[in-house]
Amino acid sequence: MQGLLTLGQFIIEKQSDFPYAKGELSRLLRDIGIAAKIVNREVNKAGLMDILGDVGTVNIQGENQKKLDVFANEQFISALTSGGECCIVASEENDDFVPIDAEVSKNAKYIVAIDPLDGSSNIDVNVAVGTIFSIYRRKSTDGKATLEDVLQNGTEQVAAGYVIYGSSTMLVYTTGKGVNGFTLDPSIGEFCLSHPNMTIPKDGTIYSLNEGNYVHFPDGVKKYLKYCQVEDQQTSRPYTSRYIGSMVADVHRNMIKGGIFIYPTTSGAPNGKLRLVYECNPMAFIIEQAGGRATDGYNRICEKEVSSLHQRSAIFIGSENMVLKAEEFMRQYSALTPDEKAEKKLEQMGVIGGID
Ligand code: P6P
Repeated sequence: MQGLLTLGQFIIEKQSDFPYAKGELSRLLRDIGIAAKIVNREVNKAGLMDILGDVGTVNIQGENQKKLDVFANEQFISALTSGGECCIVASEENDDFVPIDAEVSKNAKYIVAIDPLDGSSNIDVNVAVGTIFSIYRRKSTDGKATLEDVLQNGTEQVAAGYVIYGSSTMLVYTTGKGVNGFTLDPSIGEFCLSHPNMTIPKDGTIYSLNEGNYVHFPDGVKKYLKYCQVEDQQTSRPYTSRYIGSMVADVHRNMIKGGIFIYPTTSGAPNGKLRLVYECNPMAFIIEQAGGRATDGYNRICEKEVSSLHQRSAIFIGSENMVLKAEEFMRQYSALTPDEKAEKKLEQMGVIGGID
């Protein structure tokens, strides 16, 4: 049986894979791993102490902040501050980006965009939640890093990952050389390599979207949904519907079993609900690295113009052939007119304000 390989040992072994070696990525992922272990401890005993429920504040998304949301955010920012490699944290829980001005970080070169606790609506009902993170190298070379260092396209990511706090706690990440998964062994407090070289099946039979929004879906999504539900033995349809309501849990299940996760535009969320910078781009990078596909129904997520910190996007992500099939229906039934394409482009460039 292969010996135990901890996250730390693995990163050091793979250090040559990361162009900016010198231990920088090691320390960044170590810092994220430390915070994830602390968050995991609180998530696992959330029902036993006064950490469930709402703080009584609302974040920029207009969502009630859960006590664990705020706790998790504080833990990741604190770990990244003390680690000394991060100069800016862009978090779902903070209206603006958080500059890291600590003395130890004065030469820090990395930007970390993070959703510290995704799926928080599930916390109080004991359903899997997750953390999503994305790592960029700052583009500016002098003075303090700025918002422009954060608003980089998904293709500029140097690493991305997620933590899923489920039946076990896993950390899954990529640095652009494939995807590897580590399971937390609580007996030694270490993430250990459990899923080397993760790949997502090219086909799957699971579709994952909130069908309660059906009437508000674009016609292309409605038609694809019906395609999934039609009886056809040759293509193993009808598919199975699975929707957890935590993006990390839904995407992780599809990574293992094959499947597609869709959060399209709706009349209530004309630009989609999920955030491009710290949800869509990192998950897209990971899934592409695992051989899957991630678009907004038309264009590759990682190539979308990033014009604001909390910008939203539709997302079709998962098994390559399932996403391609859904895109066929979008082209056939929800093709963007030239004016709509131009308007979306301007919105993405921040020239005109799309409803966020
Ligand atoms: P809905 C959780 O709040 C989240 O951001 C994602 O994790 C999840 O996929 C989605 O929103 C669920 O949204 O509208 O279906 O409840």
